[in-house]
Amino acid sequence: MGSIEVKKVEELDALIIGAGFSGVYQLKRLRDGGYNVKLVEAGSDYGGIWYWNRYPGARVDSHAPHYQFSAPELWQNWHWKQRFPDHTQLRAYFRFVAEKWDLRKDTYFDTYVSSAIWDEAQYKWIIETKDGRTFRTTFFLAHTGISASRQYPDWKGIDSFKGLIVHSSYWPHDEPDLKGKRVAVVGTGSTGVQLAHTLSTMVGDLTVFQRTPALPIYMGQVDYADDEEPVPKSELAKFFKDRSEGYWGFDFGFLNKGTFEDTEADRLANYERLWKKGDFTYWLGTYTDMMFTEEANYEAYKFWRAKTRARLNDPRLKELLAPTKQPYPFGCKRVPLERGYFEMFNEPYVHLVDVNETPVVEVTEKGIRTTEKEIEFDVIILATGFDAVTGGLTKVDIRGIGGRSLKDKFQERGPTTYCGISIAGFPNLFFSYGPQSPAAFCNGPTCAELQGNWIADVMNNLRRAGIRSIVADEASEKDWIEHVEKVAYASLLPKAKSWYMGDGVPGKPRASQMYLGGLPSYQEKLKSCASNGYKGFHFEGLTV
Ligand code: NA7
Repeated sequence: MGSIEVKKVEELDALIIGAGFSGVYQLKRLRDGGYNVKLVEAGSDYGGIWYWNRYPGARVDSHAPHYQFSAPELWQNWHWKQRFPDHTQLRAYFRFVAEKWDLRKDTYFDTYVSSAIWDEAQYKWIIETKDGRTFRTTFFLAHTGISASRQYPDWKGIDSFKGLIVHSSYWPHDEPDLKGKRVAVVGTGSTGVQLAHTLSTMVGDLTVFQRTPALPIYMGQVDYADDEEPVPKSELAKFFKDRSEGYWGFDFGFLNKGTFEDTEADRLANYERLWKKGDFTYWLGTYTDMMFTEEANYEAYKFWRAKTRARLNDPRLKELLAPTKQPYPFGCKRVPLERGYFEMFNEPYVHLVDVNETPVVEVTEKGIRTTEKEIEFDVIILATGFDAVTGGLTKVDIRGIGGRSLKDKFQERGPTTYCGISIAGFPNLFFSYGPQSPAAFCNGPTCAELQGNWIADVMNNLRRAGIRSIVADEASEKDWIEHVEKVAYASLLPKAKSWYMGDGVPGKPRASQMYLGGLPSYQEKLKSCASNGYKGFHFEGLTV
C-alpha cells in the first residue's frame, strides 16, 4: 500500500521573497521586532539583481556612498573600493551584511515561490515553492524588485544557434572565455552599454544590435585607496539623512531654476559643471523643467549630442548613435553611465547593426541573419531587458480575496496599487521597490529602508491592536493610480517608449510603472496614511 505524503507546513508571521536590498532590510527589521520571519530567494546567495547580473562590466550607476544601508554598524565597518562598485564588490557587501546581521539562519536559497493563495477563513497566506515547501504566514512580503523576469526577443530560430546564447542576467558562473571570439550584444539599455564596452576590450569582434540609441552620461569612476572614502565617515550620518530626504533618494535633487532662466552661456557652463560630476547629476540634478517641457529637454539633448558626436569619427555612426533629430526626450528612458562606449565604435572590430534599418530575420545555427546578410557569431548575448517592475510579482501565481489573480488584475489596466506598496483585494501583502512607488526613480537602498520601515510599522500597529488583516480599498487604489498617471503625464515620460511606461513587453498595458513625484511627497503620503489610522485601508479579523 502506498503511503500518503503529508506535507510539513512552516508557520510564520511573515514570508519575504527576494534577497536584494529590500528583502534583506525587511528581514532584519522584522526579526528585530520579534517576528517569526523567513526569507526565500531563487538564487543561491544574497544580492538580488547583483546575484544575477554578473556579466562583464556589471556595476551600479549610483555613486558611493549612496548605494548601501544607513545602519552605522555597517557603514562604520565597510570600505568601498570604487565610486561605482562592480558586481563583485556588491556581492561582497551583501555577504558582509548577511554576516553582520546574521541573516543566513533565516534564509532559504535556491527556493522559488510558485504560488501564494490568501486563505480568507484563516487570515493567512498559503505559500508554496517549486521544491515542495509550504508556508502558512500572516504577512506575505513580495520584495521581488523591478528586474526579476527576463525578456527575450521573439526571433525565429532562436533555439537553433549552436554557439553560446545567453541573457545578460543569466551570465554563467563559470566565466566563458571570450578572448578572440565573435560576439553579438543585442540591446543598448544600461546593461548593453556596460557589457558592450567591457567586451570590446576582450573579444575578437563585437557587433552591437541597436533598436533605440542609448543617451548615456560619462561615468566619473574613482578607485579609492584603503584610507580614502567618498565621504568622510564622520559625515556619513548626516549624508544618509540628506539622502532620505532627497527627491530621488540621493543627497541631491533638481536645481531651483528652469532651463531658460539662465542665459545660453550660463546654461552651457552649468551643463558642463553637471556633466563633470560624472554621475546621475546631469539627469536628476539639472534644471527643474528638463523632464517636463520639450524645449528644456532639447537643450539638455543638444549638449549631450555635441559631447557624443565629438567622440565618434564616422558620420554614419554619429547619426545612428547621436542623431540630429532627438530620438526621445532625454532622461525618459533609463540613462546609462559609460566610460568609452562611443570610442569603441571607432575601432574596426566593433560594428553597429541598426535593427530598424536591417531587421533581424532569424537566428541560424551560425549566427544572426538580418535583411542584409547572415553574421556569424560564437556568442550571442541578449541584453534585452526585463518584464520590468511588475514581472517579479506576476510570474508568481498570487491569489487574493475570492481567488482573484494578481496577474489578471495587472493585465486589465497595468499595475494597480495603493501607494505603490499594497494592492486592493490582496490583504496583508506588501512589497517594496515595486510598481507605482518611486522605485526606479529612487536610489535602491533608500527606498528599501523607507518602505521596509513603513511595512514593519503597519505590522507592529496591527499586532498591538490585535487585528489580523489589513487591505487597501478599491477607491483609494483608484485615487492613487490616477495621481501616479497625472504626475507621469505632466512630464515627458509618456513620450518615450520605455519600460517606465510598460513598453517593450508584448500585450502589457501601457501605464506609468513608477511614481515620478519624488521621495518627499511619497513619504508624506505614506506618513499621512499611517497617522490617519491607515486611511485608505480597512481591517478585518480581531485576534482578541
Ligand atoms: P532595458 O533598459 O530594458 O534595455 C533593453 C534593451 O534591449 C533596449 O535597448 C531595447 O531596445 C533592447 N531590445 C529589447 N528587445 C529587442 C529586440 N528584439 N531587438 C533589439 N533590441 C531589443 O534593460 P537593461 O538590462 O539594459 O536595464 C535594466 C535595468 O536594470 C536598468 O534600467 C537599471 O534599472 C538596472 P528599446 O530601447 O526597447 O528599443
